[in-house]
Amino acid sequence: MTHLAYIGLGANLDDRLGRLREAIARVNDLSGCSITGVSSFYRTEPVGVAGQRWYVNGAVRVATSLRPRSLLRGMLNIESLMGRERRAKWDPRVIDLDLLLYGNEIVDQGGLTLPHPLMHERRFVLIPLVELAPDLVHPVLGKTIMDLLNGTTDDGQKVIRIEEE
Ligand code: PH2
Ligand code: MG
Ligand code: MG
Repeated sequence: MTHLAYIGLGANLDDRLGRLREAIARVNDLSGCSITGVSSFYRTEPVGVAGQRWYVNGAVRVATSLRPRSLLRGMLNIESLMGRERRAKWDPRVIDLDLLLYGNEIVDQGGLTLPHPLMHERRFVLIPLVELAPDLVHPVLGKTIMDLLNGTTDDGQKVIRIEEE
């Protein structure tokens, strides 16, 4: 069975755009996974942490035969292969891969929460995601991604699209 999952990507150390591109290639190389959509990339104001460098964020859609936990394991493995060191929560990072949605599944167990518990309030997640799935309905909140985005303000959450040549 193939499922559609959405992954949010972020980086605020090093060559941020290069790291996002590398991570996307690595997700596509996971067995049983193929990337079927890639958003634009955005420079984003750090949310929830003061004094950090701005992030680059984006999102991808993945068609996958992996169950959510196996997909998550693959994502965490990519983070560590790419040199992610976990010290404190919300430290600056070379790459962060967050499983946002996996079909309509609702999970809250053993380190996995689906949908991602903060996605609906984060413009750095919703703005890339709305490019891929504006009409997708959040399985807990019952609102589309577009509705969720329209419920946020850019106060402290500036998001600027990166123009690529
Ligand atoms: N990730 C966080 C905390 N704050 N802010 C932005 N702009 N982008 C992120 O990816 C981000 C953040 C924790 O994962
Ligand atoms: Mg994150
Ligand atoms: Mg994370």
